[in-house]
Amino acid sequence: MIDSSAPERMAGHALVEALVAQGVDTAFGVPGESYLAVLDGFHEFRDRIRFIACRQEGGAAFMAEAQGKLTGRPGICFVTRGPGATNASIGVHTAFQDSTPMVLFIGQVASGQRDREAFQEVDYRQMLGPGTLGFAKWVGEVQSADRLPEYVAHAFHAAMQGRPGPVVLVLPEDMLATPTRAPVLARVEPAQAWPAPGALRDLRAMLTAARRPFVIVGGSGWSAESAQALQRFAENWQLPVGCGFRFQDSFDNRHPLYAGDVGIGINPALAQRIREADLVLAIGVRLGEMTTGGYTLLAAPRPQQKLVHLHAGAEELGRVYAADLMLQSSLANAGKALDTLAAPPTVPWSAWTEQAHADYLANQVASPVEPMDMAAVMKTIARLAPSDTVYTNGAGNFSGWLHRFVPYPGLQHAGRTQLACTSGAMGYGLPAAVGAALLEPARLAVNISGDGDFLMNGQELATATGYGAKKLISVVVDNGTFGTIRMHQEREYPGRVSGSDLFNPDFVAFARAFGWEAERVDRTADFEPAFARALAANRPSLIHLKLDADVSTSRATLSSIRNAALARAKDSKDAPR
Ligand SMILES: Cc1ncc(C[n+]2csc(CCOP(=O)(O)OP(=O)(O)O)c2C)c(N)n1
Repeated sequence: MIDSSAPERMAGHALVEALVAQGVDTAFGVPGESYLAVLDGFHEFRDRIRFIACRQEGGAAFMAEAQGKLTGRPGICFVTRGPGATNASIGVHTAFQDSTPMVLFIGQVASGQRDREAFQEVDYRQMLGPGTLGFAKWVGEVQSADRLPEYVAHAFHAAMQGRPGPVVLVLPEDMLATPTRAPVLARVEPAQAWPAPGALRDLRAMLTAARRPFVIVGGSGWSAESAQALQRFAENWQLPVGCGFRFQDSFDNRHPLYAGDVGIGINPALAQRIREADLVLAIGVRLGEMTTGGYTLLAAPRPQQKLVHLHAGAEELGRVYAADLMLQSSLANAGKALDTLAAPPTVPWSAWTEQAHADYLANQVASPVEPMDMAAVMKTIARLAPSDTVYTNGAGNFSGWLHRFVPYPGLQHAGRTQLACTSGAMGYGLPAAVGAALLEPARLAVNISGDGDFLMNGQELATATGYGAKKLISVVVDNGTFGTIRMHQEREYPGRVSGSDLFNPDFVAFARAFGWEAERVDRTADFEPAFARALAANRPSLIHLKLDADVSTSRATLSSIRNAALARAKDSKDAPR
């Protein structure tokens, strides 16, 4: 119903007003002529909300995705139709795979031109809708200016409720310029589900019968209180806890119950422990390909271990795995519900739990590497950076050193400190760090990039400079190749390099051209003073780490991978037939 007492204003203004009412103070985007009335709305409300104009919609969508991760409320991105929407789609895919609340607004052709393949026209329900199984949870097209607040409220609910994720709202150009007296709706809070009491009793019985339990925690929607309560639950029951792939900040990595991250490049001892567990509690995390070691740590669809799966979305439960017990619960309640389970005075698995943490600590030790020791570099960063630093990364082998050697504090201590895409999208890390530095200027944002990864969104250096980011450091790990792909090539087709070499710019000159501080580091010993200078700079800084092309992962060199593959090929040729 339309409140006739609301002042008449353009729908574009009413939209920005609605965002302000939802508590949004920052939106990211690239402007387009399809949504001029909204841009005018940002001008109208400029003392309450800012529009950060990025240099590419992929960068803008990643910044909005990072905003969703950091705040737990939908990240906001505005793009124009056709080309803008296609560029932004990578951020929608990432928000979907990462279960991040986000709303992407797309300017659309005028209603009177629909279905003519008008200039840059695309049908976003087809392109990004739930039927794609990898983009938006919901796509709405706002046909009526008077219903705009209803659509915004629906979008915010859909983005945050159940399994959080991205939502798309399509805005026909003519609708945005229509006058409306639509009311401003109140801030939306997600409905939060609790696990059923009977299921909690069953879980307690399963825990009591276990000998080698293991917890994998992750997912989106945790509150600080719930994360704290989950830690108490783990402490009461003395449970070893691992974090799902790129949800490594879900549990305090410095805690004696921490067992490591369950993702790419997993500690082999941890992988073995999960295989040997007799009860796995997957709390909040999707049991996706990366967290299950390609569905091998837990055999799909029926694992050897007993499996309890708690997830916020009903559609995720029983999707791959036939769990012995399924609990549907918002993560903001999950820890609190688990914390009510009374633990026995002693548990039979104390030694198992202690060994899990000992394995984690042993994995922190690595043999020294000359002239550039990435383990030492990561440990230096962790030592010098404040404990609430936000670390960001995209995709590539370089991320393995970050995940392995930098401990993330739990959510209850500093909120989200890891902005990293489970979608494995290259180019995520730099815009995520720029977004974090602009959204939370009091905290340091450190981006670790590969040389391939970095230049996928290198243009966003300009956004950082233009909007005055200060506590922002990007470390570019340059081995001169698309190293991950080269690693796979050497393993599958040894010695046959194809398409994986990189031609790189002078990264220092590149960053300086955007007004950043920058320096190159070739030896481990020079890293610490360089990082200290970057910390003291109080402006964006880039550190270019030059590595040998043979540097591949935190566990192996390219030549060792190639030699092992050649030896395997020789063995199979020599084998009797
Ligand atoms: C957008 C995107 N394109 C391609 C890929 C496939 N891919 C995964 S890792 C990788 C190479 C990364 O190279 P670099 O950033 O230099 O890091 P390195 O692996 O050398 O450490 C590629 C091409 C991807 N994950 N995302």
